[in-house]
Amino acid sequence: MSPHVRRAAIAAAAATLVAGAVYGSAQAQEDTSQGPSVQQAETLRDAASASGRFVGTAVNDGRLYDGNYSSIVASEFSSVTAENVMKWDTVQPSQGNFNFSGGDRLVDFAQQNNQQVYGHTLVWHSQLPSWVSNGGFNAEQLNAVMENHITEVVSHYAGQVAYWDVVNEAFNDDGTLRQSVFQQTIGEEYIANAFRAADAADPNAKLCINDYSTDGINAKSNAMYDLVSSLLDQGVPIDCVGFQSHLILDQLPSDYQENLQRFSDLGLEVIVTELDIRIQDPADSSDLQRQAEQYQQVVSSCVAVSGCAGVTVWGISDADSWVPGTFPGYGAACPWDEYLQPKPAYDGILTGFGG
Ligand code: G2I
Repeated sequence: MSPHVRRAAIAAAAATLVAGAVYGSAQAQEDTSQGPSVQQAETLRDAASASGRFVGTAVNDGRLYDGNYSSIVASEFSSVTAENVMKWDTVQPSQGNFNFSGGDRLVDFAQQNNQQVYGHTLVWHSQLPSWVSNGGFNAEQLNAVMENHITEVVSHYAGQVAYWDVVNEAFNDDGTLRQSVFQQTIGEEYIANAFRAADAADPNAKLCINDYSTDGINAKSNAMYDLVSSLLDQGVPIDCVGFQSHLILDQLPSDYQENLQRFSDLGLEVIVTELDIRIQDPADSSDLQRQAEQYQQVVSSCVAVSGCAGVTVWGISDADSWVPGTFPGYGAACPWDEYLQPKPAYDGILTGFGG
């Protein structure tokens, strides 16, 4: 068995164990309930665990103090991703100064709630401090800066973060490599170097490449497919591909599942990492119903693909979503509304996991 396939097999077995542990504890709680049997509502994490998958959400650090918000994150999800606080500009805002306070807070929260942590993200052109992007480093220097960042962050969280988005958004939509400072200065080998550095810092973390608009079969996902195939051929320690899946209502690619499947067939895990489905304002009840169906289709596509380890939604509530700020005129993208009430999309996700 080649090293990459072995890593993927270990990863899949571990995901099943975690899922089983979470499911087991939920069952145990239900079994101890006394008195007349009141049917406890099934949660997303129960349903996901029963299907051998994780269900995650991006967590906004500033909202963890809101008890309504944090109790939904704790009870409904088996995985958490830091929406911002594990990014380079937060973690190493100036050279050599590391700030892990927000990330540590999320790791503590996850440990208290028996959740997996999905690390986001190590090497990305955005939320990158100017000391890196405009630092005037040559190739050797920037590679050392990049590898040092990865080593410090991954070793800080070694054993506590299950997955890392090692490289995020490396491609342009036409499938060419994005001219980030890393690509421009180091060249394409920054990608392999980043994975090797992360693997050295935590050999047990599963290492992913993550991107958006790779959700169907298109020029960008074809380029991703070629890149990960070549990384595997070179023996680069890559375990997984993340599909962000920032979708628009009624534009779910018809080949979504087929696309996940072809990456899974390479022996890699596939993960839906940042799912949301935005709607043009004002969203009416028919829009919300179709949104629920499309959430369900994404989740059931993951469940239908053996290598799909889980689905993470990019935030629980429409009150906190990045969507309206980035796409004026669009919103209502999340499974809970701005008052933290579940929307039809919530039931779509539950049904997608077989709940
Ligand atoms: O843009 C949506 C996502 C696309 N894929 C990678 C993700 O990491 C990205 O997440 C978003 C966060 O949801 C936003 O919250 O990344 C944005 C930045 O690229 C985040 O927005 C930033 C704002 O732009 C900043 O003004 C703000 O200071 O969040 C920062 C922290 O609140």
